[in-house]
Amino acid sequence: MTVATRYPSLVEAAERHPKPADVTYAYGTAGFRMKANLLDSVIFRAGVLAALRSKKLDGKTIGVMITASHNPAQDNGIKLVDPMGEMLEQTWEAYASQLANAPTIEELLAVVDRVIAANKIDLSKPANVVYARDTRPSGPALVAALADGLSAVQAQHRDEGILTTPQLHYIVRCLNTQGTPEAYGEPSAAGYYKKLADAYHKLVNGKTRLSPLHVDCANGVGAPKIREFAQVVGEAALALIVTNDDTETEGSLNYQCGADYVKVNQHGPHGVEMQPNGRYASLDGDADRLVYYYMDNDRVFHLLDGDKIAGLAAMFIKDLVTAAGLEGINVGTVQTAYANGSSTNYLTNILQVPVSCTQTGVKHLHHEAEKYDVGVYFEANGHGTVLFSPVVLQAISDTVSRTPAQALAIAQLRALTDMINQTVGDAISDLLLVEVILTHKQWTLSQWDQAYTDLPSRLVRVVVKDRNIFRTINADRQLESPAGMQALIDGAVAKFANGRSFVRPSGTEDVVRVYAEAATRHECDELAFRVAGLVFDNAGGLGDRPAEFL
Ligand code: G16
Repeated sequence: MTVATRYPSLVEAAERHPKPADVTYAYGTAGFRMKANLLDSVIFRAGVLAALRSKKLDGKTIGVMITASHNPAQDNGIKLVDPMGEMLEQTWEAYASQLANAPTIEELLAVVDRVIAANKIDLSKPANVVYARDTRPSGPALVAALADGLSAVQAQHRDEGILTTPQLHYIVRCLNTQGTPEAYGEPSAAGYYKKLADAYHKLVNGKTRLSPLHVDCANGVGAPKIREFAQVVGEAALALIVTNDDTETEGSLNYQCGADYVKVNQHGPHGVEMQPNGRYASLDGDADRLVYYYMDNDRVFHLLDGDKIAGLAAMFIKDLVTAAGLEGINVGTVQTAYANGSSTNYLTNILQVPVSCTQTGVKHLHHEAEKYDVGVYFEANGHGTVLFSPVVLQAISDTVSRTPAQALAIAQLRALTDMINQTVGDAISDLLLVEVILTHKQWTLSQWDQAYTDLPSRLVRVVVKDRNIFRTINADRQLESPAGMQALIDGAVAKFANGRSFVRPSGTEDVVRVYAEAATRHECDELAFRVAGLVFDNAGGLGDRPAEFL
């Protein structure tokens, strides 16, 4: 039976969401992401795919998040969430792209039939899908297109309204584990707040509270959600000052604020008057990234990015595992090529934890982190989490403590496993993790920053005619194509002490990204712009040549 025979209304529904000609879609680093006005057909079709994925998995609930995270307000995007709250399995990403690119309804139906045949999907199985969106103005119309796709194939679906991306991931896992030994929690935002707040209270109980934390919410969904959380956790436990919380003004989302802006520009967000030694953090537009920062007495800005968070978390958890007497449990870390060389050195040589390097994209880091008993994974941009394997969870519940100190360490580890989102990087949950550690240590941000000194680094975006000609190997550290480009980069890097640079196509924006680090700020900037210039000159650069120094 073909999909069109089984669901006669699918054809008519698909006709309401025609694919624009001359647009090629790709399920990239974090799903489909582009100008919102090009996404209607993609989102409708993603709804059909989500239903098929659910049927394939015996009716398990699949999540769909409509967001473009750190991208500007006019963009939007969509990503699918698998039953345990993890990112969509990679083979299905290819189906998503094929479905999105089918030029006609006939070809769309043919692709759907091929997916059904290749996966032996039984269409009589139920399909369950939940979805949410961030605060973008294009969200409601795209949600309607999604619902249309889901209804066309008779999936059961539920709109969870406006949520952060990690909240949706959490809810998906809760729904699929309810009533099982792996039950993850109450499948609602309220359940999420309670789970995190209870664990946080256990972890900071009896400790001296830190000074208030200013949280820049990128004028996105993090603002209302962290406020809701603040109500639940209570000001006595955690004092937050929420800034950049304007989700109404058009174009304000991620504009000159948010985690990506702060990381890339290495200065504080607009809308925040930084004071020496105040405590500051930024979320991104869908609250899955987090960075901290402060200004010293000389008013010099200091960033504590995902690498610093990874170092802090690995140090704390490693000590806790030792104090809990959990012998044989290995704590490992996962980074990408963007990790600052000093952070890798700190993890390897000072903390003495294993470090793996994967391609950019949390989905890659997540899978690598699952190979450790405790896997700490963070991208330098502040996106990451800590995974506790079933082996550790078992050890935590089985270990009989011999001393009060050991009992306390075990209780604290258990609370950490509840507080740290196990599905995906989560800015609110990560913020709590950092606050717990700093509270335990009674550290200022400057004391945390002492762990190591970053090598100066720089990110440059280059607009090119076709970024798809760029293909990377060796976990994004080298280019395989365009031919000859890597040799040019190597030639540029060789001229700088401690120099390192790589080039990769973005999976979320239509640009090529250039990363460079070197011994001094000047050398680093010079290297970054030299490499950006090479890309621009030799691979179809468009617009102005990147030229800060040259
Ligand atoms: C997404 C991914 C991240 C990735 C980032 C940038 O983040 O989830 O893992 O680091 O895109 O990707 P790219 O350099 O390919 O544009 P987010 O927060 O935008 O969803």
